[in-house]
Amino acid sequence: MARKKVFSGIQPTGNIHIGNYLGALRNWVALQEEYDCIYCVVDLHAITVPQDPAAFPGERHDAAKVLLAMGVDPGRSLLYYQSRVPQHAELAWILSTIASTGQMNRMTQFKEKADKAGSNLGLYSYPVLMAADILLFRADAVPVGEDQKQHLELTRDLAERFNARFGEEFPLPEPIIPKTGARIMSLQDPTAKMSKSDPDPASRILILDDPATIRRRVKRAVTDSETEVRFDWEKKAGVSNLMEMYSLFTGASMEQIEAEFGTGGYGRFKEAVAEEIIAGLAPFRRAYEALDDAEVDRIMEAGAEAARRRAEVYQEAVRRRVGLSA
Ligand code: AQP
Repeated sequence: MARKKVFSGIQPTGNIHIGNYLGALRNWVALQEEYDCIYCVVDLHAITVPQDPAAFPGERHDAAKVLLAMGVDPGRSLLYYQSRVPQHAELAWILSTIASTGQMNRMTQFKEKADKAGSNLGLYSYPVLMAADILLFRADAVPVGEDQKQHLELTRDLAERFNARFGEEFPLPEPIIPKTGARIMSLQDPTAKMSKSDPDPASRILILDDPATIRRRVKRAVTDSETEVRFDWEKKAGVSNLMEMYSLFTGASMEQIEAEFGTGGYGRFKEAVAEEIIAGLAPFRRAYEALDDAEVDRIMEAGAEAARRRAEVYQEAVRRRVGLSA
């Protein structure tokens, strides 16, 4: 029986941080064991906010290199730049003709981003492009962080609407959202999610940060005026966020962390958190440094060619359903 398909994407803007890793990329790598995985560096999404055209190719290349260093395996999975596979944009256009503006107005991420970056039509219709990304290869499952839940619901809704109007074409994809780590918070404001676009670099830890930077960031992480290491998102969001990271890097439960660090003060706990993050990220840094840039380019081009071939077969079926191809 054919393996089930997984699709997911990441934006190549700014650097990939541990929120991206713990919320989604950890699953990307693990799912390769079981699924037919299709992973995409979503450069068309990234240009919905202004980018420097001279720096952008480098950022895109770097994102691909980090994914490869983390263990996305081009021998088993498809990995490519979204813009090199034009079927993504074509399907997005077709889906946009069945998406209602009322539905689009309810997307919360657009409002947040538009407040920060100014609005444009691409940013507004971004969730439709994301739906097209997922539906293009008929994905069964999508590993994402909590913030993408609403976009997944829209994707399922558009798939159902298309199927009802034109005939059964798209399976309804299921989100794969981890129980812990689905929403890693900013180190400077534990009420906001850790984000690439946060203007304060102290708010996040990047996958490629060196040990001294990681120690500094964790040491400066906002906690509270108490001293007890206790898991309580309501009252102790900063500490709970660090506990979640520690738990994900070590496998320790919250009870075990409380037993070990509960009364020892934040200083000792933060040192331990920093050391576990450093140890957890070290293999990725080493693999990143060992990768050859020309080889990364070759992998991404080969991935795009294979993705175009596969996408074209699926996309032709959509054209026929809609009446764009006889
Ligand atoms: N803080 C987070 N905790 C857990 N998961 C997260 N993700 C993002 N932030 C967190 C997940 O990472 C995957 C890739 O994200 P993306 O780059 O495609 O999208 P994003 O949500 O726009 O990421 P950022 O870092 O927050 O960037 P900006 O600042 O541009 O909005 C997704 O699966 C996402 O859920």
